[in-house]
Amino acid sequence: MKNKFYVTTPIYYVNDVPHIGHAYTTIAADVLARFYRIRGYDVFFLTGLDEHGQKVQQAAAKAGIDPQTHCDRLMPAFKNLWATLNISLDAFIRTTDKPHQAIVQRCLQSLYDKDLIYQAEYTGWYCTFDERFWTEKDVENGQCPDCRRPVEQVSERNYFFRMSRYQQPLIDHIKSHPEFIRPESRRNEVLGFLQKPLEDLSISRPKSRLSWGVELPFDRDCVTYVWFDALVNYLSALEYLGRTTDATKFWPASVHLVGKDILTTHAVYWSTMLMGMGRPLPESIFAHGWWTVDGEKMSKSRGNVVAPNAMVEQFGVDAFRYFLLREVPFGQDGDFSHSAFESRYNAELANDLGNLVSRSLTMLGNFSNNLVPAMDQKSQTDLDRELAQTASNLFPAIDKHLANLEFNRALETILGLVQLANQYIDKTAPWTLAKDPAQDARLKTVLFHLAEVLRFLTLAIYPFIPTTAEAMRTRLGMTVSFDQALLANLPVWGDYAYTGETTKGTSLFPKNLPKKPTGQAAESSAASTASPKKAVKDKKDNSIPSGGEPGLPPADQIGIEDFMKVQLKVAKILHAERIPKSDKLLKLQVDIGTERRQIVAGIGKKYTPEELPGRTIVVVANLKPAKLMGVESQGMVLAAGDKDVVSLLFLPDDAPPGTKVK
Ligand code: ME8
Repeated sequence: MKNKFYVTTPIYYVNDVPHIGHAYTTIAADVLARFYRIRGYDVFFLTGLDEHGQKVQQAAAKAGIDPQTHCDRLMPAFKNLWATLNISLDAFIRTTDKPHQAIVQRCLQSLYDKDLIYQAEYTGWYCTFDERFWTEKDVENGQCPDCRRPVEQVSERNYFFRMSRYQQPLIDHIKSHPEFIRPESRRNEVLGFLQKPLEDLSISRPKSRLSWGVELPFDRDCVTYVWFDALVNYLSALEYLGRTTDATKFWPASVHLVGKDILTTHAVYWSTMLMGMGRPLPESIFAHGWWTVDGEKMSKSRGNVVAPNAMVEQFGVDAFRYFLLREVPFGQDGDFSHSAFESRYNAELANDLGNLVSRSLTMLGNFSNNLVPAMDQKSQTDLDRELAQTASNLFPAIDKHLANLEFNRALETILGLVQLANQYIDKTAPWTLAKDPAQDARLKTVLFHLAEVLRFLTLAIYPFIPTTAEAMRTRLGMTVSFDQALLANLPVWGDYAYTGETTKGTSLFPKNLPKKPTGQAAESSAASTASPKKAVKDKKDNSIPSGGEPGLPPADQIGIEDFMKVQLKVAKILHAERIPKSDKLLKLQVDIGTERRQIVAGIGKKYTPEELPGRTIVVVANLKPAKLMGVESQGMVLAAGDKDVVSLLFLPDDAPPGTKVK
């Protein structure tokens, strides 16, 4: 058996805060990392940020700050999200880390020394607005295919990596390693791409055009192409962020997880770069599909970007993790909708799993004093044997599905056992057995089987929904820890000695939750953190009728999901001026953390433009832009008052711009 597993996610651009797509890849990687750890592998799980290049430089310029400050400001949004989502990463790399940059330069130099990088004049169609070149076939009617502005022919000095040299070796490698590019449809796409001649890759940008990058060690006037910098992270992290001094230990990577959008850069650029460097290729590159939202492409301008934090707030972290991996086969595109989320939540987490745990633990409490009884062999029936057999088949099936990155099939198999166990309860009816003292041995056997099936499920769900697994482990009174390689040997039905007491606990997945309001109260116990926040309960305790506040007609009420659509953010006012011919309107320039916005606000009778710069306020960040007296407003400020403004909502001046307000 292999004993090491190295999994990576793409390193994400810090041009904006993370969204559901970033969460998706990272959660998938986390499931693999957790699974292989408890299977006894030595695991290294790497994620991080891609901080150089045009996109980041532009985002920083838009926010009016230098790129490094911009990266430093956005970085916590990613790190905090990974903590919220229980991502068990081993290392977090940033491409602005000095050691990473030095390693990129070393790679460049070694390729240059081997004459695998050469200098040449590059002529192409350049779009000044997008600051990028297009090839002849991209350009339509002399226009940039992206922004439709005219392009011009520009020549510049450039360095090229001799990628073409590796075309045939790469084709041969893909053909002789069926696991190298997965799923198969994507492998065929790459092979199709490689049927056309592979050109050499331009790996430099003149600083006059792009300064935010790693300088070429052999030409100080150029920085390297962002992908040449970014891809090297998979190797450089092992050198300076690894747990061992042996940087070769985890290479080649077991699997690079990537979205389908960046398969070519990994399968072709990265593979040929590695060939040039004389390093082995990763064992596998898996390209997953893309999420749309309610059938539409997710984008900021459409205002439909799914914020992972809001989903966790509403449904709990485990429900979010579960949904993403259960809903869609990993290689395929999927659609995200609240209704699909609610259906899965209610049917599979609340009704199936939550219910099984709750019923079983209640019966262990009521009929066995919270102790798992020993089984009575003589009272065993075929129902018991079927349950034990299905549970024993579970782990070999999960092994196989996860080796193929079929997360949804692994979860389907787990759910199959949950459903069988619920049927087992219905058929064995322990509550009837409990009424008849002559059935005591049979009751004990049934209760034992329920404890065992919960134990197997606890181990099986751990990589996917670890907080729920931890809650189940505690409630079953199991004394093991998930830090141990609990599945190094597959569990055997009946071989665990229960010593602790069982506890029922609160509902793991409260039913019909999406229809109820949630709030911000945080839960503290490990056993309940998997559940959504419990403000629902708190409200009830304050005896507000379930229909809402007395006197508030239901039609005027909104659900939390409506409220969550409004993105409120901390903003700092940078500049304010009056709009000519208006005594009421002020034009504000504000910093909302990720960018600078212009907001027109009707606060001119209350405030002078001079007193506002430097003040920290709250804005609605996802309001459709509108024009007021011909001036575009890209948001709205929050203020008390109706017709007349009483006060802007001021916050302490050290509240960081971009912080969410809720
Ligand atoms: O491409 N559905 O970074 P990036 C699913 N920095 N996944 C999605 C998604 C969606 N709608 N949108 C994004 C980059 N993703 C480079 C990578 S690696 C050396 C450099 C996920 O911030 C998916 O994993 O644009 C995709 O590949 C990644 O985010 C791109 O993130």
